[in-house]
Amino acid sequence: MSDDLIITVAPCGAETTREQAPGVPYTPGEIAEEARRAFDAGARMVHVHARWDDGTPTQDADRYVATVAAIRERAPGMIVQVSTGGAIGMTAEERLGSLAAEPEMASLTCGTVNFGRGVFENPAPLMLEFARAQLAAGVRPELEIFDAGHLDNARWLAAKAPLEGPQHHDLVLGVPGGIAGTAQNVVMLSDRLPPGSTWSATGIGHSFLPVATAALACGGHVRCGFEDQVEVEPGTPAASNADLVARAVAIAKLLGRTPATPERARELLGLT
Ligand code: KMH
Ligand code: ZN
Repeated sequence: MSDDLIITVAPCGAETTREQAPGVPYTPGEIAEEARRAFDAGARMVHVHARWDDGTPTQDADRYVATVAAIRERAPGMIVQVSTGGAIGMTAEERLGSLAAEPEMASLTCGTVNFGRGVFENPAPLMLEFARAQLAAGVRPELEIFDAGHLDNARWLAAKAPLEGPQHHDLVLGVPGGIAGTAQNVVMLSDRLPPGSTWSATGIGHSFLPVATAALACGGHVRCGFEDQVEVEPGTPAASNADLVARAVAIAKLLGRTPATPERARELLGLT
């Protein structure tokens, strides 16, 4: 297992509001500034959702181009990964708007899942369309796994698309409607990944601690940020994404893991 750690910061997501986290960024400049702070704290990849100035989530191509350009200016070492998940209810065409920003990576969710009170729809034809769009654009997918069956869907997708070589996965645990955020589930899911895969884990809300600790101990990477958590500990809100990244770095240090250099992070993910 490599000691090198890739922390992904997810600075705003599509759902988190300023009522929940006053520091959640909306504009390209705000998102870029949060990315810079997170990079300085140890994050090496940013999972980008674009927002309009009033906080409304959008997959608008121009807004993504502006947001990614601002991130590249202020945090040039960051691996930029755009969301193709967007927000619940968006069409497939809308969701693919983010690829206009020419990112290095993009998320690709491997199946439909209940998502709070809604349903995050990712049927097989949409998965295939997204994989082919990413392949055509030269963008490396991050396969998002919200439930155990998504691993089987990911294997089907990799063969069918076809996606060459080992893939990178993000195990997302603790979404209400998806797999629960426990250490046992991290071990079970990561054990089932195809050999040679790279992976990170995301623990939603208070499941961050068991999920991140298990992932770090098992050789995985970690995602955090206002998309996923708003408190650094129960009752203590995070002021910035950098607070959440600093918590991940502190736990990692105890387990002998340290943030990779930007070059090494790209090498680990097969981006070079
Ligand atoms: N906002 C969620 C419905 C992704 O970015 O790829 C989907 C999501 C996944 O956040
Ligand atoms: Zn997302």
